[in-house]
Amino acid sequence: MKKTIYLIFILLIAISLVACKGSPTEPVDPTPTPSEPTPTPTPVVDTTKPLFFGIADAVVDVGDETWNPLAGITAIDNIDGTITSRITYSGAFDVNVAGVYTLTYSVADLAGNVQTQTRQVIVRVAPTSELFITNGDFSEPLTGTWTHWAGEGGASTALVVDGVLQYNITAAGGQWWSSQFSQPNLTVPQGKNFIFEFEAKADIARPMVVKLENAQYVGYFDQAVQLTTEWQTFKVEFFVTAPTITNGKLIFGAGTMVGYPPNVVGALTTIYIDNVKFIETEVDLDTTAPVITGANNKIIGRNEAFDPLTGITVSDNQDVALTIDDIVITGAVDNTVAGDYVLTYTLTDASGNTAVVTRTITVLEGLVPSTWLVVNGDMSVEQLTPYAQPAVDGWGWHATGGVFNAMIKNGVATIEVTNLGTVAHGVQFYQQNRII
Ligand SMILES: [Ca+2]
Ligand SMILES: [Ca+2]
Ligand SMILES: [Ca+2]
Repeated sequence: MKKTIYLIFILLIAISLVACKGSPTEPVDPTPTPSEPTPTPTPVVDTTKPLFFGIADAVVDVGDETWNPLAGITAIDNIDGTITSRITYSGAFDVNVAGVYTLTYSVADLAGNVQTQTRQVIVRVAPTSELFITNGDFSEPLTGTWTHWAGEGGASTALVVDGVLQYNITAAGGQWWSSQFSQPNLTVPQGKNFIFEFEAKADIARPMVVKLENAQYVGYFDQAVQLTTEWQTFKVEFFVTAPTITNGKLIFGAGTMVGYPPNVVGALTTIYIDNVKFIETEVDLDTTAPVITGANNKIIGRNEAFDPLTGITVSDNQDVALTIDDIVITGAVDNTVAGDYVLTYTLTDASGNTAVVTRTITVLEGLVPSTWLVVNGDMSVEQLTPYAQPAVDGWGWHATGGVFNAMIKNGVATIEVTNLGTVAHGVQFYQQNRII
């Protein structure tokens, strides 16, 4: 019986070998070499964490459900490549409740190396106008919105205590901005009216500068306020005539007050500031006429070209759309015929306020006298007292530290100096506003 089974087994093997050889799709296996096993590759050990990109502090309007905490954030790994889809984040966050939230982002590569990074998300009450202050009530930390700088001899610290800014001035410095607490990147929209409002006091009464400026340091308002030891509410109303900017800067300056009344070094003390805001208001009724500048009397030679709009500019307290092309000019100049020509410039703003300016253009037959003219250069006109500045119709004289007597008499100017003073302009004898 055993022998029979053995034979059947041999037979089965033989059949299967024949079947294998007969199959055209099965290649013949190469003879394995048991003594030389195929070496398994050494696995690369990945110990490098992935990197995050695009995680930065953010400001979100309260209720803005469209804000996505993952938007703009990517992760790349040295081995796995882009693994953005594996990013997760954690941390309490409610877009419907104003506050400061910290989100922690995490991403792991396939080797288990984990990268984490956090960011602050400020959920703020949505602004009611384009010009707004973020964290004006100091209910949140200063990071991200307010900035503080001291230099040029000034020294100060700024911190929030119980929802109030404490601005401690320890050295005045040489300028009002030597200590400055500010909020940059404000949008200041053209053609709108605002009230800037804040509350402040100081441990020792002192002045402080408040200024909203553009990138060229030109102020929309720029003034000193007098702080006392009691809380006061300060208000500054202003209308924006300049073109809209998005890099406006609100500054509280607490260096010296040089250049601002009362022109003093303010006390080294702690200033308290709270509830800083811009409130957009209705534009006041405009009852002020526009201003036309440059429409002066002028002398030209016969056949000399003349453009009545050359050198003319216009401005208005509210109508920011006015241009020189809105001027209506009546009268005309015939530059081929000598004579006096009167031109009338009329400009009306959007509220119906009208400016009218007249000028006389004189066309001369001969050469136009030079405008670079010294009046009474031959001293033929007697002058015993100086013309006041600007001395345009005659000679002026003026002492800055020097001591002298001057007079123009009998065709000669006599300047009798008894003390030169200490500067080059200590003794001055001059004419101003010459056109060169
Ligand atoms: Ca890695
Ligand atoms: Ca507050
Ligand atoms: Ca006006």
